[in-house]
Amino acid sequence: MQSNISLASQIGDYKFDNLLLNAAGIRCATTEELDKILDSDAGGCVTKSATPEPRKGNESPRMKATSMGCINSMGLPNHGLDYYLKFAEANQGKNGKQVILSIAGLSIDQNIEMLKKIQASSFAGLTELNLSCPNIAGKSQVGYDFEAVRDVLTSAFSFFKKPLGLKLPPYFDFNQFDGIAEVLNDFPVTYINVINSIGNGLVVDPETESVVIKPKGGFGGLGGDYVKPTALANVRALRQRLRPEISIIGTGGIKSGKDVFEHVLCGANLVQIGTAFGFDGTPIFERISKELTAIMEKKGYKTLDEFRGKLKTIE
Ligand code: RRO
Repeated sequence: MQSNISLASQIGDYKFDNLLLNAAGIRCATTEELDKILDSDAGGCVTKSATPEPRKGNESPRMKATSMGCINSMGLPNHGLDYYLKFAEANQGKNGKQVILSIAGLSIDQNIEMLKKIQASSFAGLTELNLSCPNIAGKSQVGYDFEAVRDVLTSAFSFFKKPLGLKLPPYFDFNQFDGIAEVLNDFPVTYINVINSIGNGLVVDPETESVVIKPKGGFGGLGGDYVKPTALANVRALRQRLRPEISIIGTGGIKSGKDVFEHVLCGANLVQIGTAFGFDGTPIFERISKELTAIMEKKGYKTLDEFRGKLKTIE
């Protein structure tokens, strides 16, 4: 049946035929994996966060699936910026799909170095600056230090003229929602992406009486069912505080069309799927598109705009 329901969305000037994307880090580290995403029903792809040089990442085991999601401490294994930038230059806009180039330097200097390279390149798509990797021993998440966020954005926007998004950690207190929004509203940020994994959780195996991943004594980032309410809260709270020109990508706990519907109700323009994409692979984009379309059909919505951000509160 030909549906007249549209899952199209937009971020800045960038149009997506489908609001579903992969989340950075999951099945997106090689050009083969990225090609597969671009060949699927997803609206585009996001590359594994890149560092200036290739990295092997942390020691294994570094990721463990659980009944509620997963814990990871990958430690930024990636092929280096040049590899992903080349892919992004070659594929951005192909077949109407967007490539989002994710970068995660280990210092402000590394982030600035990478942004300079992207500025000088022919890549004309969206860049996502990851300020929230929880898994590098000895490095805290920049997104929790609002003055450091201000410093990196001040340096970045002094020369970076292409559209820039930010991947942020989950915030848990209204002071944090207010504090980060105050900083972001001072800069021409194109979008934010909330949330990265909930950092430094601990999964325990009572059988073996052990942690389940090796790096950092077993502490790692949580994804999946554990994080959905926190993700929805971050999308909602930041939508209520950011300038309307700053779009929001909702990431966290999405494994069904219902989950996407909830993220859009909270204000998400696009959504990204991490843990569940890791479990299911690219068929998840078609399944979730069908599930969301069925929900919209039942409710009489033809476009995402009709319900985006319209979450009701109880009087
Ligand atoms: O590679 C990782 O350990 C990792 C990164 Br860069 C990130 O942003 N979020 C995460 O859960 N893992």
